[in-house]
Amino acid sequence: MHKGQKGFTLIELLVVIIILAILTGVSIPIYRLINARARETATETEMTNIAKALEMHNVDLQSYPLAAVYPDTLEDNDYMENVPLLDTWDNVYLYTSNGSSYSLESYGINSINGGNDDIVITNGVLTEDGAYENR
Ligand SMILES: [Ca+2]
Repeated sequence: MHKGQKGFTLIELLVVIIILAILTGVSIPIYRLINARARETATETEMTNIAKALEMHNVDLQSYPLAAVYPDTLEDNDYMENVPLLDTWDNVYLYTSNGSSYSLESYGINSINGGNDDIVITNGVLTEDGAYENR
């Protein structure tokens, strides 16, 4: 360094590094929250679309498809072109039905049954809406 030319002192560099570390520490959790909310919203939207197809089936045939023929019967009868099988966490949607009622479920963010993050539609009604308020 030439005389009279100013550079950064070690303290200044440390301050910059600390500020960057703090910003990273704040932004990563915010990113994760936004990402989790977006996935949950996408899953709820997908499930709502499946529920609409199930309701159309019910209106036409006076029954919901049994689990053994779901989702093929929705696709084969043009109630829904491609029934999504996996939620946005790549877990299988759980569909149960006795013909007169049904339940469609995603285990949500934690990918296991239970917790406040499960998303459940029962007979067309969103009965469990996940970890976040998305509506
Ligand atoms: Ca769960």
